[in-house]
Amino acid sequence: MRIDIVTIFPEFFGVLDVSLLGRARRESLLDLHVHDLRDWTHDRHRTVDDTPYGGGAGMVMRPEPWGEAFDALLGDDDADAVVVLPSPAGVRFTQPLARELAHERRLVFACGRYEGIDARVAQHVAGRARVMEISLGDYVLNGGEVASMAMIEAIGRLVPGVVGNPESLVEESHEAGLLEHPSYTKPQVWRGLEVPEVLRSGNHAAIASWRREQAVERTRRVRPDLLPPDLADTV
Ligand code: 6GU
Repeated sequence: MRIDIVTIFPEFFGVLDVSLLGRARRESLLDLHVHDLRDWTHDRHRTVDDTPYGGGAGMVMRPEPWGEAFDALLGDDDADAVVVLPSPAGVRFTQPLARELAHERRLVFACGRYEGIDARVAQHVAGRARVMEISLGDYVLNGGEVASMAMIEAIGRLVPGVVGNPESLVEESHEAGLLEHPSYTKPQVWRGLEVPEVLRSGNHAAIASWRREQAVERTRRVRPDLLPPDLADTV
């Protein structure tokens, strides 16, 4: 998968060189390119923002550098590329959406700052690629950089080969519509706290059923909104 990121803070994305995604990058499973939006400005101050038409607080990103960035990054054969505009006003980013995006050939993340990007940019790019405004959740970040990073990590780890053992992707939180059960490792007793007996029983059916109960109980307690309807009123 190819991923392009356009930002005024390319240095934010240094973390993409470490850990799992760093390895995926070195192994060419992910072809990641970070671009400085200011490279597409032409004035001495490398200006990317201006005051909003209609008034109001804050600054809006001017369309010209973004237009040139997309001219440079999107060719005639990129109509299938997905341009992601991280925004608190977008559709909600979820595990199913991450799974869908993990199948794409090419993603372009356009990181807005200030009060957002001039709305004509999305309109214009929509003629050349598929545009999605996506939000991480109901709170406000200062810009799209941290949000893009979160999305790239969630999507990238679902690209085949990035996570060494694909089975570890199956049982985790949100994949079954439930939060994940608690996990334990050695030692068997730590600071007086014991690993639940059933996990040491070797009884795989009992272990599976204990884990499922724990997942249902945890989901009911902290995220009742996620509980599948058939489990909503079981005790
Ligand atoms: Cl994607 N961007 C910004 N700036 N704030 C957010 C967000 C995105 N998702 C939640 N808050």
